[in-house]
Amino acid sequence: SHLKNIIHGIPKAELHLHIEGSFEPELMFEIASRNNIALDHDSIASLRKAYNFNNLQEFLNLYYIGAQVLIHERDFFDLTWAYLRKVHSQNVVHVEVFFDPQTHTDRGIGFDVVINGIYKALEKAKQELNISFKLIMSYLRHLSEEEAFKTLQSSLPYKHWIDGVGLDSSEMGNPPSKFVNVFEASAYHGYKLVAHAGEEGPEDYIWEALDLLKVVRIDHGNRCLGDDALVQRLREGNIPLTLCPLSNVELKVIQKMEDHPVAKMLDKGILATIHSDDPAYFGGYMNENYYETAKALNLNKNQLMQLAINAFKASWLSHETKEKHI
Ligand code: ES4
Ligand code: ZN
Repeated sequence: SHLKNIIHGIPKAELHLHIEGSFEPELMFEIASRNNIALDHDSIASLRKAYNFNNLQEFLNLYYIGAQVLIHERDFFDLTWAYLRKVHSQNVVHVEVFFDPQTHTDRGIGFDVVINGIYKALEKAKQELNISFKLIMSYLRHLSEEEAFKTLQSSLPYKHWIDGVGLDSSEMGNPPSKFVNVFEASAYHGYKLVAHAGEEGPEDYIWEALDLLKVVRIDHGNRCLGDDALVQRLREGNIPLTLCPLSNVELKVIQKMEDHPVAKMLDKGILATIHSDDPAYFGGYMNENYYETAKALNLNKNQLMQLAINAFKASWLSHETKEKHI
């Protein structure tokens, strides 16, 4: 269709993507088989059928189970390479990828195994697909701050490969304030800071991410529109919101795509951007997220271009490289 052609034609930046959430059932079965691991489902179709979530936690439960088949460096490489080939086919030219070290180190997998596999695939994509990248290590917020500190320590030998830290997993009951010290220490080591906030959680969590953690971007931030002072802060501070519309519908953060706040956010001058979060679980990569949002909210070409430009502005590319994309 015309709309799909427009969306495909726009060079895009992906800033909110959990690499473990790009694990397609086909590849999951393949890796499970070669690692001699049995999955709870006997077919790809039956696994996909289980992808039906009432909230964030129901999704996370399956996401952590799926990640358990990743054992060897090659597994992390294959996962990341499959994702990069997929987004290359969608005209995505820059990615900032989250990984969750604790999901793996808690199962006895070495930090080095995880990051070597992911990083080598990113390097290959840079060489062969001309995709630029940043890498973001995310702390699991359902675990303690002390556990996050251990992860920070494990990351230090690799800090030249890691651009920033994030905060993800179960939001309710795990406010940003729980991680003030480890975020401060992460900044001390040179990491840029982002956090998931206001996905299921309240506006307060967005304030905490800004004022206590001192993040430079908010992942999601859906809930900000109820607070005028917060909207003003986001706009005047040029704080990007990395929104994930299909994720929001699948996790019942909103009832239907027509309710998505992204158009209102653009109208209010917020630096809103669109991304895919966990594309293997939520039914779409970047182009599908743009398409479903554009269709439901009647976005015009200018708005779509604005969203794509915003993502390059919000990225961690150098000023000169941003200019080339914008
Ligand atoms: C996540 Cl959608 C979402 N929210 C919070 N944490 C996550 N980890 C992976 N996907
Ligand atoms: Zn996310």
